[in-house]
Parts: sequence; C-alpha cells; structure tokens
Amino acid sequence: FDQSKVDVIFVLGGPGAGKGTQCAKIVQDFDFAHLSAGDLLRAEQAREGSPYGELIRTHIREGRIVPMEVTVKLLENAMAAIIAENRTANGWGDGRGRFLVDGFPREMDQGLKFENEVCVSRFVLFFTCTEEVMLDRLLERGKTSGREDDNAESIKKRFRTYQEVTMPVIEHYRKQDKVREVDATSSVEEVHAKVKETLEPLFG
Ligand code: UP5
Ligand code: MG
Repeated sequence: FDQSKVDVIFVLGGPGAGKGTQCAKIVQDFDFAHLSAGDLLRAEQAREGSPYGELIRTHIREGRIVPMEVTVKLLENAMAAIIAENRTANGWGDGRGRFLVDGFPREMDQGLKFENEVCVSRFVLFFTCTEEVMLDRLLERGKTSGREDDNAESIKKRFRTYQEVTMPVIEHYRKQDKVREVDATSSVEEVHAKVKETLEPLFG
C-alpha cells in the first residue's frame, strides 16, 4: 500500500466494549471503511474449502488469538479489495483508503507485522469498559448472536486473553502517545458523541 494514501485507525477495547457498534456509526459520519478482524475470521471459518476453518473455530471458542499470518492476510486482502473497488461514497480513487481496523492488533507481534508489511496506523481508538458491563452485554447478545464465544466460559477466557495479551499492546501505543481513549460504559449514543468529538478535528 502507498502509506501516504492510506489511513488506518486501530480500534481496540475489551470483548463487548462496543467496538463493532461504534465503528458502524463512525462510517455513517466519516469516510471510513470498517474492517472487523473477528468478522473476517468468522467469514473465513464459514467459507467452504477454507484450510483454516477448524483452526479458527477452536481458537475463537477458546478465546485465543488465531495465528497472525491468517488474520493479517485477511485484513490485507480486504483492504486491497476495497481500494480496488473504490466503493466508498466519496469516490476515493488512485489507491486511497481510510480504514477502521476493529479488534486488531490483539497482540504485539500482530501489530508489528501489520505496521511493517501493510500500513502504519494513525492512532488507536481505545474503548474502556468494566468487565461487569461487558459480561452483561455479551450474555445478552449470546441469546441470539449464534456466536460460539458468547457463553460464560468462552467470555471468561476472552477476558483473560484481553488482559494478558492485548493490554500490553495498548501500553505500547500509549508510550508512543497514539492512544485516544473513550469511556464506553454509557449509552451507544453518548459513546458515539464522544467518538465524534475525537475524530471531527482530524477527519471531519
Ligand atoms: N452494546 C454495544 N455498545 C453498547 C452500549 N454503549 N450500551 C449498551 N449496549 C451496547 O457490542 C457487544 C454487545 O453490546 C452488542 O449486543 C451491542 O448491541 C451491545 P459490540 O459492538 O459487538 O462489541 P465489540 O467490542 O465489537 O464486541 P466483540 O464481541 O465483537 O469483541 P471481541 O473483541 O471479543 O470479538 P472479535 O470479533 O473482535 O474477536 C473474536 C475472536 O476472534 C477473538 O476472541 C479471537 O479468538 C479472534 N481474533 C483473533 O484471533 N485475532 C484478531 O485479530 C481478532 C480476533
Ligand atoms: Mg466486534
């Protein structure tokens, strides 16, 4: 990718913090494409003939991080496809693209690989939320989501992976002064208003 033409924002926060919900709202206000690493992995898992189906399924159920080669490749392919199709409202052409990369990087090596091989991120949009609130949200969603990791046992494992493996990523970017933090405990609309304040000066 031509780094001068591509903007990437990493969107992080615990399981159920509301990353996907907020990204869906951001793309309504700003010229971004939303790529969820988790959604890309689930789509790959469901794809007939995928060599990674079983690997992805077990990792997700156990709340473990899928080997980064798989995820980085899926993200890279999705970005390339969007740039090639030039399918956003404002008509990016000539290799331009703006991406919210949601739920990634979840471990330091993933982030380093992505930034070395694909694109450096502008900053990290970081949603904070208590485990108590996130647990409630995920159990509620689990009643209808069909997600194999929306059950109490998997959620516990996801929380542990988040604390042990993903928080160090946040700390890494914090040291570089690249973390924009938003409290995500309040209502969807309230959180969105705060996100807008953060993004408006840069991308409005
Ligand atoms: N909700 C959202 N915001 C709310 C609010 N403000 N008030 C009240 N309710 C709110 O929201 C979760 C639920 O809460 C929804 O029902 C929503 O309506 C409600 P959502 O927006 O989906 O939260 P999000 O943070 O996106 O939660 P998600 O479950 O997607 O987070 P995870 O980070 O756990 O899931 P992800 O899909 O990113 O990853 C799943 C797994 O994939 C990982 O555990 C891992 O095994 C694997 N993975 C990798 O291996 N590598 C990667 O790079 C990425 C994922
Ligand atoms: Mg999500």
